[in-house]
Amino acid sequence: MNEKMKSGDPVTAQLIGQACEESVELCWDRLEQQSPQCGFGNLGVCCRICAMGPCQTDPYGNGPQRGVCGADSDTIAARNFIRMIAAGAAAHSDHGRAVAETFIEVAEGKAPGYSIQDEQKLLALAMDFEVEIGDRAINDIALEVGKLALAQWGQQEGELVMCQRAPLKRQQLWREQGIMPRGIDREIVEIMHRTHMGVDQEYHHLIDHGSRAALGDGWGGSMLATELQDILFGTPVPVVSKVNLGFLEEDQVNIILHGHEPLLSEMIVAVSMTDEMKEYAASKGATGGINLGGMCCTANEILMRHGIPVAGDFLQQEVAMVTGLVEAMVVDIQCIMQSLPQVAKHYHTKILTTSRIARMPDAQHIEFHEDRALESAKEIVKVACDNYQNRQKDAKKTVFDTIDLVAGFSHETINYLLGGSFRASYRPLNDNIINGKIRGIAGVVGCNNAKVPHDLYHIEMVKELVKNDVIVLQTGCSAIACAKEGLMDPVKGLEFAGPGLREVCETVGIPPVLHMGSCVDNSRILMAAAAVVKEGGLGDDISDLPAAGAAPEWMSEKAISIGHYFVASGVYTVFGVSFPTLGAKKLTEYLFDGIAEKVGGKWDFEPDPVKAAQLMIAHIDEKRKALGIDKKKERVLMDMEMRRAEADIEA
Ligand code: SF4
Ligand code: MSK
Repeated sequence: MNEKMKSGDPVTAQLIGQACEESVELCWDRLEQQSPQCGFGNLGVCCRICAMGPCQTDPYGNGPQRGVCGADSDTIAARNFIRMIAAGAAAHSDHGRAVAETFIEVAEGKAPGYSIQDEQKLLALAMDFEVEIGDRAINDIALEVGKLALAQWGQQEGELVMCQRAPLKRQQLWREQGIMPRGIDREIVEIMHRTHMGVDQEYHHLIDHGSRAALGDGWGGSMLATELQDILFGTPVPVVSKVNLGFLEEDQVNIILHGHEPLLSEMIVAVSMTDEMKEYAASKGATGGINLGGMCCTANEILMRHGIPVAGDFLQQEVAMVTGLVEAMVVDIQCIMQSLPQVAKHYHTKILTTSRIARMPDAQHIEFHEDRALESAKEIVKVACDNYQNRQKDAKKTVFDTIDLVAGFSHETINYLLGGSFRASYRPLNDNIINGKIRGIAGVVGCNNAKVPHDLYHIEMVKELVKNDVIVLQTGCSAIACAKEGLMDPVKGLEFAGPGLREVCETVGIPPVLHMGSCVDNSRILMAAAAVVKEGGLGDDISDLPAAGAAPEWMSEKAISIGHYFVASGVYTVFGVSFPTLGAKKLTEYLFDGIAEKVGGKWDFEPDPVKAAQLMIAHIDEKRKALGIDKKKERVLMDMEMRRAEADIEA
């Protein structure tokens, strides 16, 4: 594979070439070493759940069809699939739990450095939890909300509170199907129990529970993470920034913040702006001060709320160091490659792990504690400043550009931008979908995957969608990929849009592709979908909407949990790269078709991003037809005779 096949981003492609010249091993080299990869694992039919295995079933019917215990392909693949949901839901939800715990500490005054930033949003959440507002102090309300929110993780019975935000018909469907989540942790644990050797052996039944746990992620752990983060750090509003490794500066201490939780990165943003830290950097020779850039979803968090530049997405974490300009890469949880310290050995970058739960061989660990957040952040920034002196003098062999973008499209912001401050509403969006200027809505999200050309599939899919008048909502690394192509630039982005979408975007002043945040912020897309339903005129459930979801370069278990909560919320969802049940025929048919009878949404798999976009558009058109909005109303010029005839009929 040459560099251009490895990455569609010219900056990354160039750095891959440079790494090769410098004999630095990257993920693409390791993919080659791993090839050919196990076909059974790839198709989901390898089981290593008990010590009588590993067992593999033959998808082509020539070899064994059952494992030693008698489990068939569909059971094996369904168990593997919902275990992926369990891991993904656990990752999002544990992130949310950490935010909820910090939220309580803030309300109790035990976390100096943090404060409640969005009181309105706190009051809205208080109403969801039926917390009395009256004339109580904000911190009192926050404490009660925080405790009730945290209790959602351990709740054993009943329904998750945030599920009430779904359309009523959807809630009723979840109850009827027995998939309304009871508690966030409970459903995840039950997956692990049901998939233990010799428990649940029926693939529909296994998938039902996968739906319950995934919904507990999307409408539970992830949604609470987003809500509480917005209350603590501010609800995003449109913000201008730039993206890609050109953000690195020669005369500044460059720090990349990589991972997911904003608890630490918020503090590093605050600390790096202080005179004390700027002077400290200058004392080490960095006359320009401190330059922060985000990577993966931490990037999205600090971009959305502070306009901090985005260094890059998942597959840029190794190549960022090849620039020779990164003093420190600060990591917390999720999507962090263990190879970082190995790449760093070739340059001067320090890899700093910070999470209580995540360490890495050969990295320096500076544990972050919320109760002394500012001190932890200062310590980390100082390590980076101290390292500036170790930068090779000939670093920055290449000057890279950055691309401008506008981000910050929270659900509330879209509501405001569309409807104005006095009458915030989704009405203009619904009206423009009904009149056909906007054909439909797509959520394009998820990771990069070294098996497909980095960024390219996101970009090709999103271009095909906007060209066909589909407005695109984005999160995660997919958003970063498309921002690098200029799709989030309100001027350049419009060049890619079809005429109807372009007209609406020009009127409202938004790009055709809206950045809605990080992986947990996929819950913002759920909220937007629920708001469109509630606005009226497009059916009475999410499954009625002319909408579709996709993750063309997915790689993580979190993506499967996200995909499945979209499906269980009624959305047609297409994944690229590979699909982890393809070796199990009946299960795959069920996920790609039969499940729609139960939940309205269904999965699909199409590795070609343009074809996948066309499948999404075909689905959107089907929904438009079902809603009776598929035909443009002909404008008939009426003469006097016709008017009189019409008046007679009305009379
Ligand atoms: Fe094999 Fe069954 Fe054990 Fe899985 S649970 S490893 S299929 S014997
Ligand atoms: S960071 S889960 S690579 S989107 Fe959320 Fe990117 Fe996927 Fe991680």
